[in-house]
Amino acid sequence: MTSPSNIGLQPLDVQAIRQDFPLLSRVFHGKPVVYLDSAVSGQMPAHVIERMAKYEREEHTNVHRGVSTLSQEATDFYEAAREKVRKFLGAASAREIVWTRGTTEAINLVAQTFGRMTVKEGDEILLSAMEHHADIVPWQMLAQEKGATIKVIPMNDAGELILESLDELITDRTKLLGVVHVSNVLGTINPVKEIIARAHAKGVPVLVDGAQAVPHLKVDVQDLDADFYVFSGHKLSGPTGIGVLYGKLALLEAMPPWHGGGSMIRSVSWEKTTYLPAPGKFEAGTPPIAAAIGLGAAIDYVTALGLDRIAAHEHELLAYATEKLAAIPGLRILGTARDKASVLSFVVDGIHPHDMGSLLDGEGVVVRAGHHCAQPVMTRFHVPATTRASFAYFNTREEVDILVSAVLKAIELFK
Ligand code: 7TS
Repeated sequence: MTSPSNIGLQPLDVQAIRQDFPLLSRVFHGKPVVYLDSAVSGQMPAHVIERMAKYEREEHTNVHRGVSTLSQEATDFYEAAREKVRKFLGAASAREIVWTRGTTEAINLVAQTFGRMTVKEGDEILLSAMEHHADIVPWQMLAQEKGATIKVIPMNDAGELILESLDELITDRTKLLGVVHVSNVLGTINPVKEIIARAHAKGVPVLVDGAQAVPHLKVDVQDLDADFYVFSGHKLSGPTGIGVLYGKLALLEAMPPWHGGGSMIRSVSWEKTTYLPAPGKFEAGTPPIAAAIGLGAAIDYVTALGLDRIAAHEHELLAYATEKLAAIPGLRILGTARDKASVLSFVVDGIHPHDMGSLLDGEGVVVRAGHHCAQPVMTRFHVPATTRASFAYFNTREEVDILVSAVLKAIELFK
C-alpha cells in the first residue's frame, strides 16, 4: 500500500467534519448509520447542499442566454465552477473542461466523437482488465460498429496490471488506450503516468477513468499528460447528474460535436450550421446548472480539507481495516496491490456477498454487495460478487471496528 508522503501533516478533525454531513446522524434498524459506501456515491456536506439550495431558491434561471442580470449572474457561477474544475485537475485552460452527466456520459462522448473519427475496420482499442463497464461497453459498441477489436491488459492475482505485456499489446493498429486510475473493486492505484508515457511513445492517446481517483488523490492532468480524464461529481462529495470530461484542447478542437441542439451552435440556417468552439460544441441544451455549481462547492470543500490530508486519513483507515479483516478465518480480500486507495472488497467462505451485505445492513453498516459494474473483474477472480467497504474522510476507526464486529456476527450466524 502507498505510504503517504505527508506524514507530519495536521490530521483531519473528523468529528468536526462529521457535523457537516446530515446523513451521518441517521439511524437504521436502531443502529447509527456507518456509511462505508462512498465508492458508490460520496455523501454531500451541508455546504454543498446549501449552495445548491441557494441557487434554486434565489438565483435559478438559465445560462448563456439573455442579457438579464439574473442570467448573467447564473452564467458567472456556472463558469466559475468550470474554472474550479480546471484548477482542481491542473488543466491548462477552462476550454478543456466539458460538462457531462457523469463519467459514463463522458466516456460515451469520447467514443462517439474521437472514437468514431479515428477507429477504422481492423483497428484496436486497448483497455485494462479492471475497467468499470462504463469504460468497456461504449468501446465495444464502437468496435462493433467499426469492425474493430478490443484488447485487454491483463492483471496478476494481487490486482496489479501486468505492464510487461504493454509493449506487445500496443500495435500500430491501437487507436486508444483506456485505463482506470483507481479500480472501484480492487482499490488498485494504477501507474497511469507510466502507462501514458509508454502509450505516447507509440503515438497512442490515453483516456483515464478517474471516477474513483479524484476523491482520494491529487490529480494533475498536465503532469500525467493524459489526453482525456473523466470523473463524476457524485463521487467527489458533489451531486449526481454532473461530471467532467477533460480533453487536451487540440483533441477537443479536432473532434466533431456529439449531441446537437441549442447552446452548442454559432449559427444555424436551413443550409448550414456552424458550431461553437470547445467546450460549447459538446454542451447542447440546458445543463444541470445547480449541479455544476454544487460540484464547484464540493471542490472548494475537499480542497479546504486538503487532498493530502484526506489521503493520509483514508490510508490509515484502509490499513487498519485490511489488518482486521485479513485476520478473520475464511475471509479473502480481493485486491492486494502495493498501491491502493480506500476500497476494500472481500468474500467469506460459505456466505454469499449479498447475504453479507444484508446482514451488515441490519447492523447499520452500508456497504455495496454485487459485481460493482465490473463483471470481467469478478470472472478474473472466480467470484460472482464481492462485499465492498469504501472509506471517506469522514469515516473513523470506530466505524471500522463496527464493520469488523458485524462481519464476525454474520459468520457466527452462518456457522
Ligand atoms: N468508472 C468507475 C471507476 C466507477 O467506479 C464508476 C461508478 C463509473 C465509472 C461510472 O460512474 P457514473 O457516475 O457515470 O455512474 N462506480 C460505481 C461503483 O463502484 N458502484 O456503483 C457505481
